[in-house]
Amino acid sequence: MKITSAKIIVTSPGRNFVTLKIQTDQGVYGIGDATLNGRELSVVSYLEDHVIPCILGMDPQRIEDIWQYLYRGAYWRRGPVTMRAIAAVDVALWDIKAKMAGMPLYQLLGGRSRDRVMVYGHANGREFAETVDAVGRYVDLGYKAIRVQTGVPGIKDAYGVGRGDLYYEPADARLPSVTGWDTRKALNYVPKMFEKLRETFGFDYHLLHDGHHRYTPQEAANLGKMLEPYQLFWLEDCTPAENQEAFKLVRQHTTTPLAVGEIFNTIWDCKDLIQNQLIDYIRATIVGAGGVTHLRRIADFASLYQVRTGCHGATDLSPVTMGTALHFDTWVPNFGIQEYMRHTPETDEIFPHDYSFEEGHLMCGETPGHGVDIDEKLAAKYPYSQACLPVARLEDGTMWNW
Ligand code: GCO
Ligand code: MG
Repeated sequence: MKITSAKIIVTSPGRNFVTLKIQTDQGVYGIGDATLNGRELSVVSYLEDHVIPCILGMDPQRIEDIWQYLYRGAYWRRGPVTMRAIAAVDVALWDIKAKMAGMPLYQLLGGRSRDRVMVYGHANGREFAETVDAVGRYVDLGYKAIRVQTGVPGIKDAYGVGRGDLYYEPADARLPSVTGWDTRKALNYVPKMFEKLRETFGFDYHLLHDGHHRYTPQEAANLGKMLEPYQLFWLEDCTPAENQEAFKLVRQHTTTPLAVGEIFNTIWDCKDLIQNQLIDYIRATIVGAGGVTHLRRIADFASLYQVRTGCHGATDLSPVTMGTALHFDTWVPNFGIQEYMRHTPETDEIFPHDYSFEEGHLMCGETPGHGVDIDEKLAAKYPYSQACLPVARLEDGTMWNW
């Protein structure tokens, strides 16, 4: 069996997606996601110039060997661009293998470990009242787990506050827009928000919060401690993960569960945090961390330390990643939760899929493969439109982490 062509499809139904379609000499094709928010064309170029010429003519059944060829075979390893390109190939090849086997992907991985996959949605508002209303809407939709971000008085465009319901997307400008940050104000406001939410909705729902890399280790420890009475499911990215030693300080001071990893690309980024038991959930995802082949290794390693999965699932990950992640989540023994930001109806139309939502859970379908396709004609109607993620500055103009 041979790979006969590999085509890149870029489409922008409100936001950009990069999709790889691999065709074989047996008429079976597979689809992979290669989207990197705000840097889409860098991955396109890596695929076009370096990856596709190498894989043409290879046997698509040799998923592991092709993964090793693209990872080990490249002297310049790792990083978000390279690993997304590898993920796109890997996911397309798993799609092909599962289609050839006539099985939904989770069966190939080892079969079902659960009936359905708990997901969390994103509720946000400009201040308390709006945020409480937003959480109420998710409760009404049946969600059991809700991530809550709130605007903070005095902070310009605080992270996570959307412009409409359900479809939060921060990448919006040709050049990065400038948002604000003030740790003092956030530390005063965020715990009060969770107090209000527990008063209003009780403790039957899982609540999550994303620090989005904003706090120093000491501030993150303080936030974790202040949030303890509200029993969060997790506090995510409480401090930047470049210096992983920093998590020791956070861990020593709080029992609030910690989640990290949406920007991690390989097991090497995850290893120390997991091995030193500094986190509870690993957020590495299919598209970000080298596809099914590599994410499986991360999850298995995490299982040794009772660290559970919590795959990134923002809307910059296309339905192809969401569909594949749901097969992964259905199989992975140490599953924790899956992030689920809904795609717009235009996006859902371009990527027909067989996963479905019910009572706060997603279910993958039974179609052979990962169950997500692309309507190329429709995709062509939405040409690429450059959009960047914002940057953040403190009140005095100092650059901060967005
Ligand atoms: C999350 C993330 C996203 C990112 C986005 C960047 O937890 O879902 O932090 O909201 O900001 O994926 O492209
Ligand atoms: Mg996040």
